[in-house]
Parts: sequence; structure tokens; C-alpha cells
Amino acid sequence: MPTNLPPEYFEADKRYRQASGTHEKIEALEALISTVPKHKGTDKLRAGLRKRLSKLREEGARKKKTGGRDLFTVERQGAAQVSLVGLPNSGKSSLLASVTNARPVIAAYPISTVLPLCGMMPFEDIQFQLVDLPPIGNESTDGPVSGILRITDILLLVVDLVDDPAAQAELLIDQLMEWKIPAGGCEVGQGGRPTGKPRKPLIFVANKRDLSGAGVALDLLGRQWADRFPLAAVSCSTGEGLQEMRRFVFENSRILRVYAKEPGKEAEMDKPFTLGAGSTVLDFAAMVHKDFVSHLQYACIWGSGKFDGQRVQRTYALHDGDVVELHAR
Ligand SMILES: Nc1nc2c(ncn2[C@@H]2O[C@H](COP(=O)(O)OP(=O)(O)OP(=O)(O)O)[C@@H](O)[C@H]2O)c(=O)[nH]1
Ligand SMILES: [Mg+2]
Repeated sequence: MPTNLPPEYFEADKRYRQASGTHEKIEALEALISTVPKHKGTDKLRAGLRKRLSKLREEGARKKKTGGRDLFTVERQGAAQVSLVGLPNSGKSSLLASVTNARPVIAAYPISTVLPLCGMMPFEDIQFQLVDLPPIGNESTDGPVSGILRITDILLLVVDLVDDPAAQAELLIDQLMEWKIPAGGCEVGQGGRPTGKPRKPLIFVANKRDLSGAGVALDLLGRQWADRFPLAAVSCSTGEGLQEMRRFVFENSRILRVYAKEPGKEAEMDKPFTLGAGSTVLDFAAMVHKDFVSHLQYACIWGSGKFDGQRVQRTYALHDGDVVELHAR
């Protein structure tokens, strides 16, 4: 890292590293480049950053000009991507409209959604990307929908409480199995032992609990599935249960929020870094700056340590909410 870089550089660098999605990354990188003073000592750094920028711009242009098939390409954003899976009319689009700023088509006729549509769902200080999809069982979209489900992070199975939800749930689970999408808990190998390969978190969302008859159907659904998957009962019409559903998504996401603190400064509590469960101090350091990977000596930690500011090693496993101060050699 060249010396004599202004503090704005490090601020902009952090924003760049936290940016998600090609467009946001391009903007952040342009801002970063503008903070680098122009002199001999920064030639290499500026050239490197400009190269990265032109790569990102190419990537952005490629995405823009792709044809029809790529209408099903969903650019990842936020802490994790959560896909809405369900039969026609179960309320997937209503759910997207209830918890994000997106404005999907919502209609009483089936298959009103024909293409994916995304929105950002805030939870406390992070955001999840929700992806509304055409319904399962629609021949012309099942192929690309299954492709999205294969690479998405979390599955929300939306069932309609007043349209035989237990049968809907079974149908959806069968379809996921047929597509070989690993969902729910841990993958089980030969002899019933877990393979160590994590499966995608799966959450049932039982919608339309405002309608009469929903309570009885919910009991039945719970008896059948609640011991295997989390189940959130919601109404997109009244907003009941939606807050609890957001929490379920976070609690099942295996995401840790970690806050950076620079030595001698206050921790930055407004924008956490998000890491997968089991991540270590070294994983966090690599996210903050690649140079830390070789230069990291130790870290101080506030939160899960035995005491505030406790010194921990590179292999220390982080917890949600930890504040970490990195010390390089
Ligand atoms: N009473 C009630 N009606 C709801 C609720 N959520 C959705 N609906 C209604 O159910 C119908 C279908 O809603 P959508 O959100 O379009 O369902 P969808 O799952 O996106 O449907 P497709 O895109 O066709 O797969 C609409 O008429 C909604 O107004 C709810 O919580 N309560
Ligand atoms: Mg829809």
C-alpha cells in the first residue's frame, strides 16, 4: 500500500468494498479513484484501480446488452438473496410489495408474475434481496426459475392458508427435490451422517392469515412441517406476522454482522460487514483489505470476547455483532 494517501481514500476504499452489484461498485470505484493524489508514488495504484474500473464497466455493458434469456439473470445485492417460491396466487408478489419498495403486479388471476423482480428488505442494519418469481408449475418459466433457485441463498416457500396449504407445501418440497435443490438444514450422507455440506435455509411463509379458516389450516400445516422448517404465519393485507418473518429470515440466514473499528477511533456501527457463520478474524480482515491477509498480527474484539477489547488470534471465530479492530505487522 503506498503511503501518503489521504483519509478520504480509506473511507472511499471501504465504501467500495462494501458496495454490492456492478453499478454500485462502478460508482464507488470512480469515487475511490478521485481521492488518490496524482504523483509518481501513486502511479501503480491508480493504474490498478483504473484497470479494475474498466473491467467492471465491461461487465456492466455485457449485462445490459444481453437478450431475452437473461431477463432471468438476477444481479445479487445485499447481505443474502432470498427467493420467493410458491404456486400461483399464493401471494409472492404481495409479500415483495409488503416488505420492500418494489411495485410488482399483484392480481387475483394466476401467473400474474412472468419475470423475476427484486426488492430490498431491510432487517435492522442490513438488507436482504428478495426475488419474486413466476409460480412453480408454469412450464415456460420452470426452467429458468429452477436455475435461480439453485444459486439463491435462502428459500421462502409461500403458501396460501385458504387453499389447502399442506398440499401446496408438499408439492413445493417435491418439486425442489426433483430439481435436486439442497434445502433445509444439513445435507445427510450415507449412514445418515451429515456431509458437512450446508443446505439452503428454507422457511415456510403461510400467507392470508386474515381470511376465515386460516387458523385451522395453519395448525395442520404446523403439525406437518414445523418440526422440520421454520414457519411464519403472515398476512400481506394486514401486515400481521411480517416483522417476525423478517427475523426468521435473518436468524436462518447464517449471517454474522461484524463492525470495523480503526485503532484510536470509534467503531463504525452504521454499516456492518456481513460474513457467513463460522467466519474468522482472518476472513473479516480479507474483506476489509487484501493486504491484511499477510500483514495481520492480531485483532481486538468487543462483543463475544470475555472482556471488551480482548486480544484474539487470526483464527478466532466471530459472532454476530462483534466489533473488530485489526492490527497489522
Ligand atoms: N386476503 C388476502 N389476500 C391476499 C393476501 N396476499 C395476497 N392476497 C391476494 O391474493 C391474490 C394473489 O396475490 P399475488 O401477490 O399476485 O400472488 P402471486 O403468488 O404473486 O401470484 P402469481 O404471480 O400468479 O404466482 C391477489 O388478489 C392478492 O390481493 C393476504 O394476505 N390476504
Ligand atoms: Mg406474482
